[in-house]
Amino acid sequence: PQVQYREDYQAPHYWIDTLDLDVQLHDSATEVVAISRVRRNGEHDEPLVLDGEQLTLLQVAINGIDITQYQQTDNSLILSQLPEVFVLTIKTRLNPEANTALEGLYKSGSAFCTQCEAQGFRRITFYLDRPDVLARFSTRITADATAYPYLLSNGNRIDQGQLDDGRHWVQWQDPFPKPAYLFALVAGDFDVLRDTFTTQSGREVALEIFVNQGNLHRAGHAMDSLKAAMAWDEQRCQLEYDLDIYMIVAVDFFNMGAMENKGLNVFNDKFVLADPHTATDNDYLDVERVIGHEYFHNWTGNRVTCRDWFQLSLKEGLTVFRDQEFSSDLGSRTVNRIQNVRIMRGPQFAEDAGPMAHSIRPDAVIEMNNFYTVTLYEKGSEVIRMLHTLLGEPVFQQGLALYLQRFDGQAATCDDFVSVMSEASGRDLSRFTRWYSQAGTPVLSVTDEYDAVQQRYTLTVRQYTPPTPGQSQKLPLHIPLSVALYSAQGEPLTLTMEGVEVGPVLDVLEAEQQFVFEQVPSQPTPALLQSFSAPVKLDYPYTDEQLTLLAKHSIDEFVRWDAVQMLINNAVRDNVAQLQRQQQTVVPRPLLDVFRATLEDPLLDKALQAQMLTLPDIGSLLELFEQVDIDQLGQVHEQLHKELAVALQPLWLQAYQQNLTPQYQVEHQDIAKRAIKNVALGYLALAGETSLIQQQYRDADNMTDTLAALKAGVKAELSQVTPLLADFEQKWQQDGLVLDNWFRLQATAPGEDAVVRVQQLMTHPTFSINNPNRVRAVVGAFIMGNPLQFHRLDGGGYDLLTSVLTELNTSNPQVAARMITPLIQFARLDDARQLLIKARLQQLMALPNLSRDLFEKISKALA
Ligand code: BAL
Ligand code: ZN
Repeated sequence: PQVQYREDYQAPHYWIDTLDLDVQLHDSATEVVAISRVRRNGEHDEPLVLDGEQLTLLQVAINGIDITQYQQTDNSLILSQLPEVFVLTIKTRLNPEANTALEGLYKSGSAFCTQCEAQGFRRITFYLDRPDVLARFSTRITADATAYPYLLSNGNRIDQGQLDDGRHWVQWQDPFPKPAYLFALVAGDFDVLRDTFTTQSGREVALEIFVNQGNLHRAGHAMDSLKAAMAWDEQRCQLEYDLDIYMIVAVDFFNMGAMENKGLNVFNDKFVLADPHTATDNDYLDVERVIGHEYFHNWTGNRVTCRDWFQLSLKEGLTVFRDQEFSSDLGSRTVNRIQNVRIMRGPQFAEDAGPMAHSIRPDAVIEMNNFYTVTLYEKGSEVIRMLHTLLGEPVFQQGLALYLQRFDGQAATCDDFVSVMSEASGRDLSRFTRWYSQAGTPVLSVTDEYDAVQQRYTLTVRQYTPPTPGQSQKLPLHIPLSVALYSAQGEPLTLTMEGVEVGPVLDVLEAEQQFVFEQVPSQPTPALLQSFSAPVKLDYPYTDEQLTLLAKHSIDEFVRWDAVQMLINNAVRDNVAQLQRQQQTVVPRPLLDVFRATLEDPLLDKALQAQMLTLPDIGSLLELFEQVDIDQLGQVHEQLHKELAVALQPLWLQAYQQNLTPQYQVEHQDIAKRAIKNVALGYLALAGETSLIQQQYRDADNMTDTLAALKAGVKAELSQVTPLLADFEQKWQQDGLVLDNWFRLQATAPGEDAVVRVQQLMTHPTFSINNPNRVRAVVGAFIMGNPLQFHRLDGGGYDLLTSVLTELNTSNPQVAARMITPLIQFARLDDARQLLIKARLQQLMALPNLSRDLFEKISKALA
């Protein structure tokens, strides 16, 4: 497979100004006529090379005259000796029913739908399938009227009609020029939830949410979320919606979470459907977040798009930042921040430490679908957040407005964005741009010194980014380091430098830099990297006393949570070392005291309390070590849980009883109460409390509590949970999305039989290897959420994944490449496991027809 390089970018040889599509939908033989107005870009006699995959070419005409002098390869159609301006007609045939890769046009259940990002449009017709070619699209869809009463595409519906043969048609026109990846088409029979939104300038927008029949009652939260997102973008960013209609379609076969096609978002139904009986509190928040994310793309992504796919973070990092701010403005800012940071310290740091480490603007790509990563998305958002921290909200918003105004209707680059931000703020961001080109997690090592005579406190900050594949040399970055200082009594101190009071954010620019604070009356405790002000690992030799002080007294809630995390990390490191010396796991006294104080603090927000009392998962803990025996890590993790459960049992019970919610409401206070109550239930189960589990399962009026009861029982390996699981399966076997929870519970349950259990789940009547949600719920949950069983030393977990990947390699390479993640991120594992894994990777590498997607990841892992 060919590698594409960012530095090879060239503007297209031709532009396409308009594209008129005529799609005749049939299950196995859909025909597409594509008529485009093409214009040569400059003076040259280069051919027009159109992308196309898995298409049967039926006809090519130029200015209405059929031609036969063209060249066709596996993935292109090449036309030469062309006029400067011409009308190109191309007729193709494709097979949606056989499309299990779910890219391009495919059948999802009984509906037709499309997924074109990144390069799926080339499976619909031959086209310049690249984001810098923006055309005005019109789409006429014809299909059987009974089976497909709704025929949808981008823009406005301008005409429709009935045909004699039982088919009907609808004509759509999208007034905004767009790249092909934003094209969408949906045909099916749906229930529709309708509403309207009046924009701040007084325009009425029709809102329509299409769901599978019988699910209308589960679409209300998505509609509320959409209206909230539209209002938020007006209030916070002064951005108004631009078409007369906004449609969302929920489908059950979908590779991603959702897709921001202009005016017609297609969603994985997981991120649309929610009611109290079927969705958890987290599901509700996820729906809000993803609906917001896709809506916000209308400006950051659609009105201003990316010049090439290497710039993907330009739209994704920025839009994740926007959805994070949306969720934080509507809910708890601290809890949102904690959840974002958990993703950074878990999957993102792991990606940085593995063979696929890449900067947020990669330089070389084999398969673009492999770069829809936590690095481009979440770290991309962290980079935008650092800009926001450096510039402040008002200037950041001015910069954003200027960027959208200047590049409206165009395809831009990450450099364009940063340079507009620099222009708007008057700040030199040249060193900051290194965040876009440098991969890996920087380590910030901080030491301090207090001079009691001078009352001076000096922080010495060193930055170092470890080498990553293909990038051995790293340069110093511009790192905003947010700092507070606390007195021994836990009082925050004023920060004074060079005689003036300063704000909390230090600009770290050099490999080594000193910051001197004056008028510091006594040795302070520093709160470093407040709110995770940069995506780095912090290395400061905190004592348990300092962490206890921050956990109890910091005025910043995030710092309190982070201090507890660091206490836990210290406990894990120490206990793993002890275990290697055959010593028992013990909860250090300071950690136990902080847990107790947290449980007894009546003023603490319950949602924050729940987060403070939740241990990091094994994946994040792996990042604390260069290499570790995962069994030992797992044993320490489990023992710490159990010790904390038993030592604080009366307090867990109290937390449980004090936070019961009488009637289910999706409202912050209640969500917070359920969060702490269910954390307490998890510990109580580990302490052997079985009756509460049964009682909660029996009495629950909502899915949050039902699942929390099951999860607590499963994790504690209580036999009493077995009949409850059977009851759940019986009750929800008709509902794939809900049953996914049951799949996940079983796949993540401890116990030596896990591999066999997962194999059995894959034979369940509702499981289908062709449905990504089912595959993620069974196989994904096992490989990501059951690390101890997945990494079994007998290799059973690896064998299971290898056989699933072998199948997915041909049926759905995109999902295969996502699933391989834990098999290529082996750097932290012991040598024995690394050997086992590499043998499986070799086996996969030898597959005939190995997809580009898997090839890119496996070849890097074995390099
Ligand atoms: N653009 C792919 C889906 C998303 O990030 O919104
Ligand atoms: Zn996105």
